[in-house]
Amino acid sequence: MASLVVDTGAAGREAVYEATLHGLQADPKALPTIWLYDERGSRLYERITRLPEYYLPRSEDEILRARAPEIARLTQASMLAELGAGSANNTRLLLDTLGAFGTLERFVPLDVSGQALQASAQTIAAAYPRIAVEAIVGDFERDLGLLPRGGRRLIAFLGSTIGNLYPDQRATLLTDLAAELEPHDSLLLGIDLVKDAARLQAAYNDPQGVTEAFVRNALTAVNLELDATFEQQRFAYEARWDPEEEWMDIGFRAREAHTVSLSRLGLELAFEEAEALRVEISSKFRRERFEHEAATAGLRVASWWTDHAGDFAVALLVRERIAGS
Ligand code: AVI
Repeated sequence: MASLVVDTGAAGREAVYEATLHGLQADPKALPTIWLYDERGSRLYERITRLPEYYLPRSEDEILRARAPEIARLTQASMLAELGAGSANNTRLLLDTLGAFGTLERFVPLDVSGQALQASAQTIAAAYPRIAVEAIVGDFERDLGLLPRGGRRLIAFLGSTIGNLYPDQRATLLTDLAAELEPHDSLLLGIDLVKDAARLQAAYNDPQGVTEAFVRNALTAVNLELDATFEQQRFAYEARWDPEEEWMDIGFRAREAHTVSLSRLGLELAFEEAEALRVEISSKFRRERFEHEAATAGLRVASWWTDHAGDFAVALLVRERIAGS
């Protein structure tokens, strides 16, 4: 049986509105990424993961298939917690291997999307009757403290979702995770790597237009919940590689100067012609820089595995031992 441990959904909405107001008044204007993941957005993201151009899930899958036994041996995890679990596709590999290894007792998926989470938690509970499934509807940037304690915990944050955080948010999350980890716990991160710009651009500009529909859905979601007047035809979709920041910059450009109102936020928002509206970034990483970031946050990369093409990495991290403690 799957149980829903905590639902922080309602409390979190105020913070989302606050962040939306803040983001839309910033330069460049930006919507918080969370608007992408309503029920329809989560379904569209599922479709993205099956697109031929979107290599990320397959690369991660290749690594996890090859390395799951090693991960089980190294971590001996009794609890697997997955942040941003969504439909928990790649998690099954870990559940199978950790389950077969014999140490795993609990699976704790944490995700903002209550519906997607409930459905996947129930499917997993039915498929793994010996593992207790305790779902948490929450935001990994705010709710890490809700993860149950005790045993040897493996916290997984897969799919390179870490790349969707801005550098300051990423530093905060890594620091929070370092603080959350007990000495026997570990953190498993899926990390997309810097590569040829053309392949990156292709991954976020698929010819079927699924990624565009996914990003446009954020405007629809904002219109519905915030009584806003974003008109799709007045915005052109744009996903481009920024070589300086080393991230995909994903969102829109206003096709003409116009004003959008967001009644629920009391905001009138003027767009100039060609002005950008960012919906997400997707950072790509290099090993050395990532290890440095992790170390600054108090984490040590204990293992680093890539797929055979070198497109993607899975890293196992532990809390950096502080001398004398
Ligand atoms: C969830 N996340 C890792 C995806 C990415 O690649 O940054 C979200 C996405 N946006 C457009 N396509 C996929």
